[in-house]
Amino acid sequence: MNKLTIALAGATALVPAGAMAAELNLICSADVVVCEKIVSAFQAGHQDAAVNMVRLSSGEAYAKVRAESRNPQTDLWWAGTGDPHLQAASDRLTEEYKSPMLNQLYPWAVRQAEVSGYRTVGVYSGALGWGYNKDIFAQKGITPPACWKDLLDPALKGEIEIADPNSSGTAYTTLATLVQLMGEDEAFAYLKALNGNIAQYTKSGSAPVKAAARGETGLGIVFQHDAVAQAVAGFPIVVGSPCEGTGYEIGSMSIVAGGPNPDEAKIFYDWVLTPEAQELMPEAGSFQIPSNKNAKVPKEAPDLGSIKLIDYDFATYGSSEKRKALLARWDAEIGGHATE
Ligand code: S7P
Repeated sequence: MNKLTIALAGATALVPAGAMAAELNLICSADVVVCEKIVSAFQAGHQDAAVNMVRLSSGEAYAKVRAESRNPQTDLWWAGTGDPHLQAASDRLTEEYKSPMLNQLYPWAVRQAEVSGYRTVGVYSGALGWGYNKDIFAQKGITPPACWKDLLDPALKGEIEIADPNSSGTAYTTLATLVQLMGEDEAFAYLKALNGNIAQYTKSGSAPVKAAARGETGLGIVFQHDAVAQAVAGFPIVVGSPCEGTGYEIGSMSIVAGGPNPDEAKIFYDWVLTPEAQELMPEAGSFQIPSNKNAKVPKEAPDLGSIKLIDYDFATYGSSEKRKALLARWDAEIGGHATE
C-alpha cells in the first residue's frame, strides 16, 4: 500500500491554525503525482495533522469503501470517475455533506451532488478518447483512427490497451459510453470484436497511454487529458476524439459514512474545492476542467465545447444495479476471453 504520512505545518484562511486534529485517512483516485501534490499542499497549509493517503483506481476505491463498510477506516475519497462515487452514494456508503463551497462550483459539479443526495460532488471533468503514438503508427503504416469503429481495423491487432472496467473508472466510463452510443447488445458485440486488437487490459485507467508514450503499444483508450499529459511531457502522442461522440467523467469526491475523522474530512473537502487547490493539478501534469468557477482552466485542457459529447446519463450508469450488471456482463463476455 502506498501510504504517505505527512506532518502538517501552517494554516489556511478557511481553517484557523491548530483546528485540524491528528489524522485524515484519504483514498486518492487521481494520478499518483497529483495525489502527492495535493496532499503536500494541504500539508503546507494546515497544522498538526497526518494524512494517510492510498492511491487506488476508482473501481478499487469503491470496493475498499464497500469492504470496510462495517468498520470504516477511510474518511474521504477524493477524485476518480463519478460513477463509482454515485454507486457508493446509492449504497449509502458515503455521507451527506453540503459544503459552503458549493456555490462556487459549476452547475455540472453541483448536479452531481444533487443527483447523489449530496453524498458526492464534482471536482473536475474531462472527455474520453484515446492517445496514439504517431511514430509507431508511421513505422507500421497504420492509419490513425478517427472513430470508435476504426479501432476495429485489423492493422491495430495487439496495438491497443484499455483498462479493466472493474478496477478502472476510465474503462467503466468507456463501457457505459459505448452502451449509450450503440445500445447494450451492439456495444458488447463491438467490445468482443475490439478484444481481438487488445494487447492488455490494465488495472489503472491512464496506464494504456503511458505504455503508448513509451512505445510499448500503439494506442491507449483513456481520458483525453491523460493523453495530453503524455504529449506535454514530450512523448509522440496524438490525442483522438471519436467521431461518433464520446462520454465524459465528472471526477468526484465523497465523505465515507462512519469514517473515524469526519471533521478532518470536511476540512480537506472544503479546501480541495478552492480555486487555489484546484489550480495545483496542472502543475502535476493533470489537465481536467476544474469544478470551481474561479479556478483557471489549464490552457492544455481539451476544450469540451469542441468535442462531440454524448448526454451521459450519470444517474443510470452510476446506479448500483446498472454498474453491477454491466461489469458482470463484461466479465462473462469480454474479461473471461481476454487472452483468446
Ligand atoms: O489521471 C487522471 C484521471 O484520469 O484518473 C482518474 C481515474 O479514475 C483514475 O484512473 P482509473 O480509475 O481509471 O484507474 C480520473 O478521474 C482522472 O481524470
